[in-house]
Amino acid sequence: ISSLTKVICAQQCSGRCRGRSPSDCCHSQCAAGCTGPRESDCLVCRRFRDGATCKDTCPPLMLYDPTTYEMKVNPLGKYSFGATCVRKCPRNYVVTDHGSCVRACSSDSQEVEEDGVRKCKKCDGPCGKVCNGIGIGEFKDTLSINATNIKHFRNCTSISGDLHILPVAFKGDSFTRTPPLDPKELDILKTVKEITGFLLIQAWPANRTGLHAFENLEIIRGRTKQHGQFSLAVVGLDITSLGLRSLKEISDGDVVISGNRRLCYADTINWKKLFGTSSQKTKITNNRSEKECKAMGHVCDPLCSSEGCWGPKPKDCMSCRNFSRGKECVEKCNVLKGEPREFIENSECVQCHPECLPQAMNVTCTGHGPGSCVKCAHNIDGPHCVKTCPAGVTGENSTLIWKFADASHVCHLCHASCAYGCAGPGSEGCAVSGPRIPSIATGMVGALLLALVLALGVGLFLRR
Ligand SMILES: *[C@@H]1O[C@H](CO)[C@@H](O)[C@H](O)[C@H]1NC(C)=O
Ligand SMILES: *[C@@H]1O[C@H](CO)[C@@H](O)[C@H](O)[C@H]1NC(C)=O
Ligand SMILES: *[C@@H]1O[C@H](CO)[C@@H](O)[C@H](O)[C@H]1NC(C)=O
Ligand SMILES: CC(=O)N[C@H]1CO[C@H](CO)[C@@H](O)[C@@H]1O
Repeated sequence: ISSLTKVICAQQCSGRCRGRSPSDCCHSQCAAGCTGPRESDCLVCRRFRDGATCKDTCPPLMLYDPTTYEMKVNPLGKYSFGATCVRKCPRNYVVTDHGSCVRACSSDSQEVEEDGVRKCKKCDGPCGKVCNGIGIGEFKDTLSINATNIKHFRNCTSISGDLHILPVAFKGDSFTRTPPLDPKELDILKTVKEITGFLLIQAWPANRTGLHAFENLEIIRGRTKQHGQFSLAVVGLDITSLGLRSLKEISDGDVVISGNRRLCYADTINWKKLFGTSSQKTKITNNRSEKECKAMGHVCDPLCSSEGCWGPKPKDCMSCRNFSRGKECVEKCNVLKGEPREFIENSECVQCHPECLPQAMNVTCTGHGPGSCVKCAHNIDGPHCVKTCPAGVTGENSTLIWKFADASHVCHLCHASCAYGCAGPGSEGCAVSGPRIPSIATGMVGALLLALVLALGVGLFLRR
């Protein structure tokens, strides 16, 4: 019966108590009542429950390691599952960036397995979406990508099956009540990275010089083939270059590129390098002659290696003669000048960490990460360049680690007695409390003093 009556708490308990006396206050982590004074005595937690104990946050998944000066995995870390801290997310739940268990990832991330844990990871570009190809499922009796069906290919990254683009698409078809396809709509296909079957193109907008809609296509698997033979067929188009600059593999099936009377570059490609089997063949006929192409300047950029190119630009090369930056071939990397500064790894230009200070007469970094800088842009924490020294990061045994930067911008541990960080060495360097509070407090004291002086002054004046 007593638990049903509302207990009136003593004032200092902030409405959380187990009796009327000031000694009956619950711990501040309790949401309401309790059986004792500790954070493990709450009936309900204000924030999170970790075993029997109420806590502000679950034990962090990462800890600052003072010997390596880096964050490392906390063996005692826990995920939040609703208001509970758990060692592992329940079955069918995944872990977010923030370490909470959720049913499904947000739309800009997708599920991946990492170290035996199902995690949500931000997608690099559009998230993976598998779509049926022409002739399968909803496209069963369809001949070609067309004005009616192209919207179903939005955001698709992988096509399970084949893609056909036939003249009927651009002409339209009164029999199936299909209007002509607006060439701009082809841009929808730019998200496609993989085709498990074949790619057949027999029509393309007359004013496009390349197969721009497939510039991100990386792999054609050729598990199904046109006429049982071809996995890539480009026939009878007005294009001058194929433009398939991301294509890295044609796993199976032959290639036919024929009757494209303006097409150059196709002969330069080292097709064997793309093929997955030794029996694959190419049939490249009746395109523009090599002599004509050369005469018109339709040749690979000089930055390309001898493996050929998909078109005229440095980003159309199969591989680079010198160095590459992202998808483009370049003359050289920004090692000693240029922004951002870079280092070279396997003939690739790789950016130095943003915490490295660009050097004028020397390299800026020797490798990846903030530990490979020649000089730091801001502060130095052990071997690493950091924007700010660690301030209140959790270390071993849930201790908070605070550091200050000395005159030469090197981070040092604050004195053990500093609860809110420090501005310098020793206990005399400690910050008094949270960062903004001191200035407000001194401000208020100042205002009070001023008011007192004024009041005294007015008093004296009135007495006269
Ligand atoms: C166009 O696409 C629709 C929907 O997939 C299909 O019903 C129709 O037959 C197609 N027309 C042609 C000519 O492929
Ligand atoms: C495609 O992706 C965008 C951005 O993620 C999203 O807003 C849109 O709804 C998606 N469209 C379809 C048809 O999936
Ligand atoms: C191709 O022609 C269409 C229609 O005439 C036009 O809207 C489009 O901008 C042109 N595209 C290019 C790349 O020239
Ligand atoms: C660039 C290219 O592919 N050119 C070829 C097109 O087809 C003709 C005729 O077979 C060949 O001579 C070209 O080499």
